[in-house]
Amino acid sequence: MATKAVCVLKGDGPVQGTIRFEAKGDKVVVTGSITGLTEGYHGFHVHQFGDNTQGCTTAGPHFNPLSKKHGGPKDEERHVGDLGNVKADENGVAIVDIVDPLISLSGEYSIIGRTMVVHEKPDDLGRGGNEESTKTGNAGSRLACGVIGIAQ
Ligand SMILES: [Cu+2]
Ligand SMILES: [Zn+2]
Repeated sequence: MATKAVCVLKGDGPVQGTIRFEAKGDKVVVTGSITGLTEGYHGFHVHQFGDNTQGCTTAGPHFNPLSKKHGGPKDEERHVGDLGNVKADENGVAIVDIVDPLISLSGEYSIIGRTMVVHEKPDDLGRGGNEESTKTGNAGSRLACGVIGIAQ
């Protein structure tokens, strides 16, 4: 059973990063950094498939094994893959430091073999007042992504 996972984010543009996952008790600690972003918030989710055959689009929708609506990481109503936003500073660097109670590195909600995606726009966490908000958080295009794999 994996207790550590890793993901290298890549895209067509300048955005790249490395994200690490570590199981701690019943939570997963997500750390790392992403560079090449515009300043501000960017949606950050685990998408359903580890399929990057046509770039980040083939990763499918947000990982949602409980068939819920899109939300923020602290919401009861959220996709398992909803990790909210990362925030890039004026140099375009986002430091990721998240502790999440829902994603897992094993079992039913395992994110191993799925895709981590960082988006163009902020995730409105399901509060955007339109239908798209309850599906994607209106986070826009997929800037960079990578398949989450078992780490050393
Ligand atoms: Cu996403
Ligand atoms: Zn979602």
